[in-house]
Amino acid sequence: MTNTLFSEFRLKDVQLRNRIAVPPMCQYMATDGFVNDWHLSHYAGLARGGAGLVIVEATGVLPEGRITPACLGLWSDDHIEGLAGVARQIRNAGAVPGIQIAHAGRKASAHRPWEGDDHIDPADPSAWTPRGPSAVAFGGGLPRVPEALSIEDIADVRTAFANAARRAAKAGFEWLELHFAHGYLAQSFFSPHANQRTDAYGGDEAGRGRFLLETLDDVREAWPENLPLTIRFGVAEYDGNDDVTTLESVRLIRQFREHGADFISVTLGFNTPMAEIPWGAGFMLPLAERVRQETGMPVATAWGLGAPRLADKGIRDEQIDLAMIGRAHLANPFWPLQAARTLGVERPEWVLPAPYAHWLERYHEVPDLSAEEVG
Ligand code: FNR
Ligand code: 536
Repeated sequence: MTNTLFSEFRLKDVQLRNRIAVPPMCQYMATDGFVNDWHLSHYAGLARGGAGLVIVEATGVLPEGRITPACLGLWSDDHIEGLAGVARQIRNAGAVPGIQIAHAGRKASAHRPWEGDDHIDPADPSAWTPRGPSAVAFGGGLPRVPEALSIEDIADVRTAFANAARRAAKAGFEWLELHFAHGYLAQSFFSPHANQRTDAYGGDEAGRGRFLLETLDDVREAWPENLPLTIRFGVAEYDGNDDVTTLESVRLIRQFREHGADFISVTLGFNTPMAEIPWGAGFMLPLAERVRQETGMPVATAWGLGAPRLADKGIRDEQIDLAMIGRAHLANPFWPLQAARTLGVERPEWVLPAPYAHWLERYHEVPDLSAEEVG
């Protein structure tokens, strides 16, 4: 039977009502890592829009692992209560609550995107020292040279990931995503652009993959066996060397599977500002399909899937198992309703909760504001 955007999806003990997922999207609205009213209403709104899975933004496993001072955190038990509220809001609206746990590595200690997106001046009291695999800067707007992590530091970061996973489960999340992407710490360990270590955590493919596999092992022990443990991983850099990078990535993903990962969210490496990325609607679908075929793992991808027919086609053609719909959800949290109407789903209003669906289904004379001329 052909699956569609509105087919259910099961992974371990978790059942999604459809194959629409909201990928993690930083809000940069926290203080000291804590959830506040912004996060509660933002995530409740997204879940009420009808997606099957809502993944909470990159949440720092350590204070220095935040991208900006305004990122969420899970480095202390004190953070559990606020995030439990977010998970509850998502679940009460019928979506599965997920969370991405992260360490920003050499990209840490930055300004919020709308305040520059660049490293905070080290002299500023809000700045901290970014840490990475080697003392090599990302470059561009992120020029700070990170402190290279020692072997002991690496063990501490792995423990921080495991502790954050344990806290995420306590907070009621049912889907865990490890942020092994976008040039942050884990992804940068795998990349020769960032990792020039000569010890066991660098060098060849096995050395550069070691931190990621060991972190996965530690998290696997901390996270409930019956719930999905997933990885967001950048499989291509668009730096001219992707013949090698994608092969290495596929081999590492096979190892992720052997080490207990359940699902891969396919994305980009973002390990160098020198990349030439072929932005375009659904441009990562072929790579996601390749990962799915060559590793046998269920996959998602994001990047420009906001046209419902494109997202639906990716699923029908078995390129992806879930469609991650990011910015289109910021523009319209009710994107799944729009998609259901476009795709001719029966009684499309019922992708929304009953207090909305009932009225939208009954009263078709609701004015379509988008049809009005402005001015
Ligand atoms: C992102 N993205 C992102 N990715 C991630 O893995 N963790 C994160 O916390 C964030 N944060 C974030 C914030 C904002 C405001 C945007 C727009 C993006 C990337 C995001 O998950 C997604 O991959 C991209 O937005 C591409 O998908 P769309 O927007 O084309 O559907
Ligand atoms: C995606 N981004 C990913 C983030 C935070 C901000 C934006 C993350 O993974 N935490 C992105 C990167 C570069 C260009 C466009 C979008």
